[in-house]
Amino acid sequence: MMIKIAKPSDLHDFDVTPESVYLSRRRFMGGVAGLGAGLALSGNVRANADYSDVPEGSPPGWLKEKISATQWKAVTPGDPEKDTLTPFDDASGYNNFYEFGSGKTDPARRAGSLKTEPWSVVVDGEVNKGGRFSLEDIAKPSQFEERIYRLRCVEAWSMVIPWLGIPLAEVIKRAEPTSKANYVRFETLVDPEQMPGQRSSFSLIDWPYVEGLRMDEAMHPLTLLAMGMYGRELPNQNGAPLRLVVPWKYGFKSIKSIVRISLVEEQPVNSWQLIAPDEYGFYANVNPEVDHPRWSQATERRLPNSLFRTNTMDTLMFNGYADDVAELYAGLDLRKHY
Ligand SMILES: Nc1nc2c(c(=O)[nH]1)N[C@H]1C(S)=C(S)[C@@H](COP(=O)(O)O)O[C@H]1N2
Ligand SMILES: [Mo]
Repeated sequence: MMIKIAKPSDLHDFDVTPESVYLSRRRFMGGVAGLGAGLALSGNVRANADYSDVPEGSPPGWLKEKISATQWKAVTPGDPEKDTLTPFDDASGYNNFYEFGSGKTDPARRAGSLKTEPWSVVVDGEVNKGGRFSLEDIAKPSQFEERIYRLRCVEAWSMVIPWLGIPLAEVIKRAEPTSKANYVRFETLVDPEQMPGQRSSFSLIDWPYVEGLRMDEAMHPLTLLAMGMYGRELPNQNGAPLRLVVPWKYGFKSIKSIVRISLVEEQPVNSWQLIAPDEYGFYANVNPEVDHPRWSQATERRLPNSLFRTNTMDTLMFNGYADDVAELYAGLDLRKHY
């Protein structure tokens, strides 16, 4: 395991602003070179983020408190020139969230109708301590962390997003999985009243949107349950109030607006796999060497882009997180298990 999270005593004080993230990361990397190159979470940077040009949200009081108690930033080193933060307007304006339509701007236009408070999540299946939990109860025992991750959609565009949330592993451990818990299955809310995409008879998806992870993937320290981004709560179009973020997998694994987390014995069938099993698999690990049947996965368009600045870059194995996750797939044929 290459991940080391610095102890508070190892932390350095930095003011991190969206504009200066890569500069401070560069300074930070200089300062921790001794830890070795290639650590995805090379350490935490003191949170003093200035997201002053990000529109203010209106989180419930408990969430506001959790967000302001986010003490440490876990910065994912990337290429300092390329992996700058995607502007908030792009990350919250260009989305995939079929519950609100299949167009990229549909979610931002229509997700206002989603009521995210109160919100509860059922934790069930192969666990000793299941039940229905309020979002606050899920969040409360854990420290909020900021994670700056690349997000690579299977459609070959990508962004760099600063998420706020808690490791999924902590929620799973608290549920006390039984020895039969081999996989985790997630479900998004079904409510056609609030989600116009679920009223459409043209929709490909058999609701609810379902995703799944193998247990070791779910327990991996990079796997995050996000409740915020850019220093604020999640905008509805990004999967409020609770979404998964699995940075080494194609974006469709990162299921939004979760209402159910089930520990299960058998490998779940995820929504996109059900729709087009030849195109979308269960693993969906980012892999530049295994093309989608209809397009190459060797490169990606980093957003925002334009006709004049296509901003194309090479896609990295496991989206750049290979040092941390490749060992999970030792011996697995990644062409077969795409
Ligand atoms: N419930 C649900 N979750 C979802 C989707 C969706 O349509 N419904 N789209 C997925 C896809 S394809 C991607 S690329 C990411 C996009 O996340 P973003 O809009 O926050 O960038 O969400 C994923 N999670
Ligand atoms: Mo996607």
